[in-house]
Amino acid sequence: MISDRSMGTEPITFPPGFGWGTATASYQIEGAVDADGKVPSVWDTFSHIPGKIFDGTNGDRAADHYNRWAEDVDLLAELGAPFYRFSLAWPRLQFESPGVLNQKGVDFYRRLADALVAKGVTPWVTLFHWDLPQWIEDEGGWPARATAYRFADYAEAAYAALGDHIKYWTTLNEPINPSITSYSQGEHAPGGQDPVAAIKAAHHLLLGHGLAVERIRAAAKPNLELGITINQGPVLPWSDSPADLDAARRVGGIINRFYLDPVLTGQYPADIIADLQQYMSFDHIQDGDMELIGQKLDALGLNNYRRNIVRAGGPDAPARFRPGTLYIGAGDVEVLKRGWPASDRGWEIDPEGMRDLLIHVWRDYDSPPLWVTESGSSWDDVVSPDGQVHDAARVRYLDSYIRGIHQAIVAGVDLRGYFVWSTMDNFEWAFGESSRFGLIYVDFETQVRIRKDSFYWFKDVVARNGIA
Ligand code: IFM
Repeated sequence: MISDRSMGTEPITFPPGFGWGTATASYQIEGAVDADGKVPSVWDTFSHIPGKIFDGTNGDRAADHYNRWAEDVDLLAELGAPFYRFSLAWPRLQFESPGVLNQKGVDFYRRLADALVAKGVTPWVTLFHWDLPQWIEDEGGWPARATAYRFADYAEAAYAALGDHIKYWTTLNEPINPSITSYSQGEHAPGGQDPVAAIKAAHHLLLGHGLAVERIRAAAKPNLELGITINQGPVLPWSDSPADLDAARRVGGIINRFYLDPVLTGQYPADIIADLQQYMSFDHIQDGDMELIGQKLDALGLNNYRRNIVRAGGPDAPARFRPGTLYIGAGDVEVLKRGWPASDRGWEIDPEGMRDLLIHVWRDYDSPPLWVTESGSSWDDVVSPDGQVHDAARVRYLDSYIRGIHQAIVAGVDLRGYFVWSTMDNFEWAFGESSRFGLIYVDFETQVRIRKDSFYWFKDVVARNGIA
């Protein structure tokens, strides 16, 4: 279905120097999973288990960016967006010994960063976008506190090696996914279904973030910009009934506030902890952890893809706290659709939701400047007989979301940039190669890249710093 959630048609202009960009992640584009000393990640393991990936693919080849990075840098330069956000593959950079990096991995990211800078594109790096080294998972993974310290060691070493080449650093991408999606819902690697493990994983990810912030700050080069990216999917109740209002509180609490509040306020949401304490203890939180997690940042990255409409489960609903749920403490709740136009993933198009999220975070928290570090949509893109990819739906989607963020800026939000997810089609986790988010089409068999219509459209937005 085509997006028609228009946010207007008038020309808009962004503040001078607005940070346009596009984004990718290591496992989703690099391929070359065992090249030059890279060790396996949990995703290498998981994607090879039959039945885990919707279309039976895996990330072994992805977009072969490890070998084609120079061509991709040329495409980014042609696009002209000032920022390119990518992640470092922890298993490409670090072997078993804490602090010791794989020089070939370091060389790859140095070459990439330097080539971007040489072409006028500022690199923005994420330390962890879900490809945990398998050997660390084997030692307990994120449910184990030791992993937070492993992450801090890796972050410190990576910053020492690359901090002269890259100014913008993000610790984690979307911590809900390597915690709840990975250890409770089971849709992501390693496929666990234990809500207690997932809540511990969430804390150890946030602790790893806090420890990494401390280590990187201690070694900071001039002009360091340091932050985290958190995804937020605002939650609305289906009705004003007390049960639906409570369902919205519980779902919003576990998928949004449980991550944002510790980072911005140094505290977990008290209502969610009170709910969950009947099922588990929180003695994995140690003195000093929350101060580390709540340290001041230079930038807050927000990713937003959808808003959730929720209805409380009836008497026959599944248990609130159960294995296999994304909504820990709200496993009874139904997530409904409004029948709005949606992408091919079924995610309803909701640019007002993006706008309102930015206004909410800016007004209701004491936040550093905001950046939309991911926004985009998946469509069933095909190469037309003319050899082009005419992705009108993606153009309309981006038009409406860019107008939405513009309205947030007009409302007073200090929003510094907007990065489209994604630069190019890639390996979309449990959906494999079947879900295309890119501005650049990738033929995964031949690795030929084709600029989609949305590439040219976004290039024009960047060039004019707005929409004509
Ligand atoms: O592809 C993912 C990305 O890795 C994290 N944010 C959401 C995207 C689309 O699902």
